[in-house]
Amino acid sequence: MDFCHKQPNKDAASMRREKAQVMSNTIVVGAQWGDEGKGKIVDYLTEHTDVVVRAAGGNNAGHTVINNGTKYILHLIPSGILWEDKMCVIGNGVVMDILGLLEEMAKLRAQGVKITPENLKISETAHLVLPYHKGLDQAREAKLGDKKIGTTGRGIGPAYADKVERGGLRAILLTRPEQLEKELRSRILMHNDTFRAAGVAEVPLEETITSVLAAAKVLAPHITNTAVYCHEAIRAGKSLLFEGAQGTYLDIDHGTYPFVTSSNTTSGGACTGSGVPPRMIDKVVAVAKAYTTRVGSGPFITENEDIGDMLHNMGREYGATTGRARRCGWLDAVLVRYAVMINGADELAITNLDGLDGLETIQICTAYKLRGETIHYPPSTIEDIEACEPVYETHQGWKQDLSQIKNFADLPDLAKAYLKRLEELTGARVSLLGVGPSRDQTLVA
Ligand code: 2SA
Ligand code: GDP
Ligand code: MG
Repeated sequence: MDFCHKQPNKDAASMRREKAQVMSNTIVVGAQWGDEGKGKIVDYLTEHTDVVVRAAGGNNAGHTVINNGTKYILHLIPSGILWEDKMCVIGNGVVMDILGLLEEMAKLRAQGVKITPENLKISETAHLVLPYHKGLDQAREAKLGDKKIGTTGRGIGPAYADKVERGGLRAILLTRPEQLEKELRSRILMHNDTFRAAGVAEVPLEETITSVLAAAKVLAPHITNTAVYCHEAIRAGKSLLFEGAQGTYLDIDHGTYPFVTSSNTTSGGACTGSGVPPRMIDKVVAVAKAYTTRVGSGPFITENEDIGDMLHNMGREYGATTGRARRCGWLDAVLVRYAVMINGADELAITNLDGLDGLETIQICTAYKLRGETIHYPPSTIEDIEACEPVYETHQGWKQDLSQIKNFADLPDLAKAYLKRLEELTGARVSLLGVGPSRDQTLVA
């Protein structure tokens, strides 16, 4: 079977010219609560980059790429893997479920994607997500009851907690099986004591050790110092594209805490999670949907059930990892503007504009009313966010199918006006636009 994307047939000079224009290190981040369409935008930008890097999160992420009618869902592996001759890096900031990674590799290979140590490098200091992390994640959620975070159950929080507590196991151990077995055995025994006391299913000891050691053997050739790799690539004139996971409001520092994930999903996380310093970053692209979605618990000021029903009836907005229905609402320009600020975004990629095609009128939230005061940034506590009322302005809908439009200039005036207003409200230029899920439904503004 063939790769999803082939380099288009271009002469060498025109490829060099194009490359010179875009030769830069670019971070792509989500400006909302994740699922903005980062996978699709990264895939689009990959054509003009050399190395695609994941620097945070784990296989809680689900990044969808559709090309030529084939749908790929990436969880840990950078979307760049779908391109011939591109290098992919899983950086030190990622938490890596090695059994999940093997499953993902198998699925992609069955779709014809080539994955070898030559095109996928894994940081030796990335932390491992192990079966007991999933058990801890699920047990904690069960204990929280109706106060649960609504995690993906992939063990992400407990794996980052181990890292911060300085008790985690790192990918370099995959190259040292004896040490790995010893460390793993002691941790499983320790966690099983806790699971037994709590009446939660224990992790099968020998079975888990056997499967982790088998996975280690397969993954060991991919393990390297990826910070050194990235710096050598930059010195050799190559460009890097950082594929953000989740979104700004799931960031452990800047998100709607505690209803967040456990990593820095904002642009700074790309640097700490890869070892590439801020001064080597040239551009930040923030991706936002033309409306808003959120999956999991937590406040959502512009949530609107009618929009949710409309999108779900179209078969859209279901989680790419868990299949959960995403909560939906109007575009919240307050959030996007603040995300532009926190991430230092130069450009916005607006996806799913076609999701609004059928609407008579469209609302944009431009500010919040908090206890009688008008504010233009998201408050820092859940209580205050929940007390906010959205201030909307109403736009006339374009009532036209956008999905077949190939050029930005051909958009209806009302759609252009909506985007223009978004630029005014957020202070960032709209550079890319999605009018459908496929790669060829991305327009350059
Ligand atoms: P976790 O599992 O500890 O990271 O969960 C904590 C919160 O972070 C949210 N989260 C996500 N939100 C949107 N998309 C994500 N990836 C999947 C997707 C989600 C899915 O692409 O659709 O399939 O359900 C993702 N990953 C984590 C999570 O919902 C919690 O609110
Ligand atoms: P990510 O996590 O940010 O990569 O986003 P997901 O893949 O989880 O969710 C985005 C969803 O929107 C996926 O189903 C994509 O196929 C879809 N998508 C992305 N851009 C567009 C677009 O412009 N129009 C439509 N209709 N779907 C899109
Ligand atoms: Mg997603």
